[in-house]
Amino acid sequence: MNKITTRQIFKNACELVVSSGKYVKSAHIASTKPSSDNKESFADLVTEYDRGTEKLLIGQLSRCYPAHKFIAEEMVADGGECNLTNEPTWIIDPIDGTTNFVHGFPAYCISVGFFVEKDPVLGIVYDIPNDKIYSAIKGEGAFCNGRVIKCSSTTDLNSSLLAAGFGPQRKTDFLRFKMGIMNTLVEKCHGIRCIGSAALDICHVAAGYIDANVQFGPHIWDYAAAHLIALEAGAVCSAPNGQPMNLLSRKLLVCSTDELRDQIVPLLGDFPLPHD
Ligand code: 2AM
Ligand code: CA
Ligand code: CA
Ligand code: CA
Repeated sequence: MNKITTRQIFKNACELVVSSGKYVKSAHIASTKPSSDNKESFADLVTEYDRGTEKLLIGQLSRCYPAHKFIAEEMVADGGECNLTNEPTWIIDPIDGTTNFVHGFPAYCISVGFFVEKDPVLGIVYDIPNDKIYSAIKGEGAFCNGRVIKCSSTTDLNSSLLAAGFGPQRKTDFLRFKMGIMNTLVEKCHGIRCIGSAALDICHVAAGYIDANVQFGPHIWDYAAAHLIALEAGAVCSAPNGQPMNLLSRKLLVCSTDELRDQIVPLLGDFPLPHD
């Protein structure tokens, strides 16, 4: 795919994401909180805005690019395929941080990644309440609202601020495992932030606010866009055991430096998959 085409696709996708963000924002104009349904557990929420945003994005993108494929959270929840092929594919999380969105906690975003031959080509993460658009085109650096961002140069775990994503699963053994890792990590760093949006956690590493992020069982739509933004900002994305990341493995560690990764990996131990 040549550069001009990629840039045009990027511009078009940014416009679509911002206009979909206006629809999401409209939910909080009324003083009542958006109502939600449960998915896999009482803590796994979905709203009409998740479904509506996904419909808007897929509808408009497929009109522009009829041959392109889609992987999107609510589509997969309704039985759609989660199969990344060599075809040009959009990977969409219509609202990442739905629990925050429902409660009005200002940390939720729209995440849109575009892949060709299984490689990330562009990533857009729109932090809606803070009006920040994190973005990257492969090979062209990472940006927030058009300004270049770079991850931190922190090499010492003792001087780092971490973020962790818990997910909505409430099964005791997996929760216990996650808490054990959190306990080990917090003893060795300045703090761990859990803001409830995997895509924003990773963008915060890209922007240098956070030095490393561990995700427990994220899906491909949680990090498809953000991991490219982090890579373009100079971060290191790997599996929690330090091996190369696999996009469909639901395991991810994002660190600002190799040194930080080398200190965190031995603390993570065996990393089981969640049961959902
Ligand atoms: P969502 O808001 O799109 O559902 C909350 O801790 C973070 O975990 C959010 O980014 C949330 O995405 C994501 N998440 C949702 N389901 C998950 C799961 N089963 N495992 C791990 N993370 C999940
Ligand atoms: Ca969800
Ligand atoms: Ca998500
Ligand atoms: Ca979502």
